Amino acid sequence: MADLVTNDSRIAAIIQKETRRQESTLNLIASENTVSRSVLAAQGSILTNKYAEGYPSRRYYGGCDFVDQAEDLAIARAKELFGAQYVNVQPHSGSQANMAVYFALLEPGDRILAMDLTHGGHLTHGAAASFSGRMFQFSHYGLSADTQTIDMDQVADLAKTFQPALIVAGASAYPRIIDFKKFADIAASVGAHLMVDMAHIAGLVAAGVHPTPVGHADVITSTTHKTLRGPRGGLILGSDTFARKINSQIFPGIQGGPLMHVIAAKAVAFHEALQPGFVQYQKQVVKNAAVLAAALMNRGYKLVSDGTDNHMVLVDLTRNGFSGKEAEERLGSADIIVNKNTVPNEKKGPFVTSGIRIGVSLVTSRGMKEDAVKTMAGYICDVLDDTSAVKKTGPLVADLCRQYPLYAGDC
Ligand code: DSN
Repeated sequence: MADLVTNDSRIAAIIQKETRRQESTLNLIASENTVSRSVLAAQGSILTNKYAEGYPSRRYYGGCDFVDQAEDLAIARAKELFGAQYVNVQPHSGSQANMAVYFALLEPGDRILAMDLTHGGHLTHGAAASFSGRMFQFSHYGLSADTQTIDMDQVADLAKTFQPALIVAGASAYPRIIDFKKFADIAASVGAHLMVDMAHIAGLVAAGVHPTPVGHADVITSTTHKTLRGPRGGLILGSDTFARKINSQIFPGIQGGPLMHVIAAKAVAFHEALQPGFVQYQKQVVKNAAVLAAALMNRGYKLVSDGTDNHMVLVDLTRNGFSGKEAEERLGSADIIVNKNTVPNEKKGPFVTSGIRIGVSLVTSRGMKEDAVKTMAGYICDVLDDTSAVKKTGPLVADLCRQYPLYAGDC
């Protein structure tokens, strides 16, 4: 940071303030995590200088020997981590991974069956404002009214009537195990391809604490920065069948030069995820989420599906008399960071919502275990129950943050 402080003190100050913010708040955004110093080092490296359009050993630029080695290593490690035959580590984001797969497997106007955004799906699963909703015809499945788990009967019925060319399984706000085999069977029964977007659960899948889509899906997309705890970026996995088509849709289809510093950081993160400690970490994530769910329900809060199997819970505040936006703001004033989120049968708009999503990946990276999570859940409920509790809770949150520093050991 020394050069930055000298040369651009304004940006240096912003980074320092953001560092302090991250250290002194409980970050419960389910799609965020905190990377190791090694990942930071790779991402902040001189590899950012290099253009490397193309793929290892087939580049449009000279001087790619070493970035080729980095990309080969990232690919090999991701293959080992997920047991996949084919890997592309170049997508700049999960959205671009999804776009490349749609473009590789489909023609504009083709039909896709995916999860409804308000039931937990993602923008790229057919939202009108996304390229996906503009370029393809979508039909959406959702959660069943009684269990609030994915309504597989509805998936099967819609597959039959809508005859999609592609079915997408995967979600941004879904707290339960996804049955990839059932999705694959339904896709096969109507001659559709199956794409799994495992962005949220990739770390759980890598550690074997969520069933893998490998072997069930034709193609799997992901981000690398959520439960997987790598740098911000995308990833595509699958069998060799669609490798050439997908590679050419990533480059030159929708992207130019790959971000070689990010690819090196992905390689570091995959290496970390291959260590035994990563499995322990993901097991702890699942335990912590279960403890959080139980604690919130004990205090009378309604969770979508009444619990969780993964790293997050979704609190339905419909009956509590305040919105997701208000809950996010209240908790934020006590330095507890969550995001407002739509819930099934949402009546409010996306900037207001009736729910909040709470994830424990990051606080688990900080070393929090069940007892600390119970304490934290108590603070969350205190603030949600009564706005005036913010004054008392803020300093307690600060203490908890000091007990579990962001970089106590390396993640
Ligand atoms: N926006 C991300 C999330 O928060 O889940 C998904 O891309």
